[in-house]
Amino acid sequence: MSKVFQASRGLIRIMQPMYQGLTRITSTSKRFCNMNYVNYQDVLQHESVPKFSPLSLPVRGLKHQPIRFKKAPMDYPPLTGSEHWKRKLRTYFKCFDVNGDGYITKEDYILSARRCAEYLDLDDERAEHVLNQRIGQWEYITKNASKVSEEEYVELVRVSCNQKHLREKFFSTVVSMSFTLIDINGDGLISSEEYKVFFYSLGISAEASQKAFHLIDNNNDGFITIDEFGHAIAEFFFTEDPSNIYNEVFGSLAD
Ligand SMILES: [Ca+2]
Ligand SMILES: [Ca+2]
Ligand SMILES: [Ca+2]
Repeated sequence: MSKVFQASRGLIRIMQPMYQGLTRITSTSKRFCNMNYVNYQDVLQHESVPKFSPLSLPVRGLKHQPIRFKKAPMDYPPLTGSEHWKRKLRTYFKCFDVNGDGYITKEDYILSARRCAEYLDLDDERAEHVLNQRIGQWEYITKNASKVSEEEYVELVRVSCNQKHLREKFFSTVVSMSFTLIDINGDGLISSEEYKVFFYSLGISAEASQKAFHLIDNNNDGFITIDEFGHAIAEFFFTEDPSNIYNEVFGSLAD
């Protein structure tokens, strides 16, 4: 097995927990949270990939980083599912409904892959590689489910976010793996350009990307660390305060 292929297998696993709930419409939330979705030993591999410019090829060594949360997920009060919180979740859903048809489907993954390749100006071989990653990711996540609606998604996340397992383990794993996906060059930090690529692949503006980046870059040193990222995402998912500063880490709030 080539190193690149090995790395891609790990990369495919990065985002899948973020979408675990998206397509398991018929699953119970308990099943959602208890799913054995991570094989860390696969992810912990360090691959020695060829030297490319930092943003030329979004495939590199994958490293799990533990998160030191400012406030542990377990310490947030249970979510009530307020209108403000639902608005945040609708915003999050719209990020990943890339074609805007009201459902998250395989097409959204294909489109995001194309956009990623476009932004990074990948050649055909690399673009196909990214596309295969996203399709593989979709197939692995969905287990042949077809789509999930916004309403289904919001409710599933609300129920899941109040479960002990998610707060104790699942959430930090999701955050860490998502961080690794965005950190394209694998240096353990997310640059503003890397965050822009992430947003661009989802069809979100560079302006929104920069705004979100500066929100998350808490110490304003120009890079997002795993701890800064973890805190921002925890605040986004586990708080219901309309004035929370992390409300727009996935772009401007949806209507
Ligand atoms: Ca869609
Ligand atoms: Ca980086
Ligand atoms: Ca920082």
